[in-house]
Amino acid sequence: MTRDVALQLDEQIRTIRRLLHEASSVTILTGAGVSAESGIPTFRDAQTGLWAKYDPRELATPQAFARDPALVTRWYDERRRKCADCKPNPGHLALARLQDEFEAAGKGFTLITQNVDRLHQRAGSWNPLELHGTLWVWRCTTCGEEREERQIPFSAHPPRCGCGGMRRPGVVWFGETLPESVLAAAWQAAESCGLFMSLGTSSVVEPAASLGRVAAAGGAKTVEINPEATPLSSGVDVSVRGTTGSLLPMILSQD
Ligand code: BV8
Ligand code: ZN
Repeated sequence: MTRDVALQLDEQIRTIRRLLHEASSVTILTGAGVSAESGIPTFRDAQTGLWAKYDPRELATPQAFARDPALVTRWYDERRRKCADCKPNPGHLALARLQDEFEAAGKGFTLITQNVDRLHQRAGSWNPLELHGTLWVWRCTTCGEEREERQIPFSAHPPRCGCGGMRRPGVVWFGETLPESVLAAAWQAAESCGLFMSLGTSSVVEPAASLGRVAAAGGAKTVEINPEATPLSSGVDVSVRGTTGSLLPMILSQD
């Protein structure tokens, strides 16, 4: 890292610390990049093994499930196993600490995630808004019964409900609408926050990718952390090139 980049990074970290200190409320949006350092491949990372020939955006659709439900539930079961083998990284832990600090200071804090892995909750974050659902709750496609599924792997694919119906993961697939109450709460938190932070997301998938612009339009200061530039980078106040696992602990540490 050249001296200039190091200086710029230092300056950016000081600025983000000041924005956090001054903010009366913060809204944070996370994406797959925040879980990358825990060993969970992002949507952009090439899939490996028998999944290498599939595009995740193709598999995560009602059409793929209709065509081959066993293939899709195997894929989600594989992702559950991977999540279970992983643990939260320093980025997740720093965000859980930040929530404690903001709540203790009586300041507003909202964590919105596109991730379905529940590593935020395992790190101690509570009530994150799960915009795209979770891998850990499954739903019957016939009677609608929903329940948490911790058993890995499933004994049969697709897993069956007591009513005989096929069970599907409690995630939002491409082409499906987001849970209304969760989306409304996320939108409101973006509109009304003093500081909005976009962490480890490529800012492409809608409507999540619009939240940063909603926050800026609402007068919030906006920050992005990502090793790569995204469609949001030119529109935020501070866009830092780096990983959340290394930068968040640095930004949130007192020294
Ligand atoms: C909907 C759950 C109504 C399932 C997911 C407007 C314009 C164009 C298209 C649309 C539009 N409105 C709607 C659409 C269609 C679509 C969409 O946005 N398509 C995209 C591809 C253009 N949206 C929908 O279908 C949504 N539904 O709108 O319904 C409707 C329907 C039809 C038509 C109109 C309206 C539903 C979207 C939700 C789909 N479900 N997940 C599952 O997980 O299996 S989306 C899934 O992909 C994730 O949840 C996440 O949202 C997205 C992946 O994005 P990221 O998380 O950002 O991850 P990605 O891999 O892309 O990038 C990782 C980033 O991390 C990179 O930038 C990388 O540099 C960075 N990084 C890497 N390492 C690190 C790091 N950062 C920090 N630290 C590191 N260490
Ligand atoms: Zn059922």
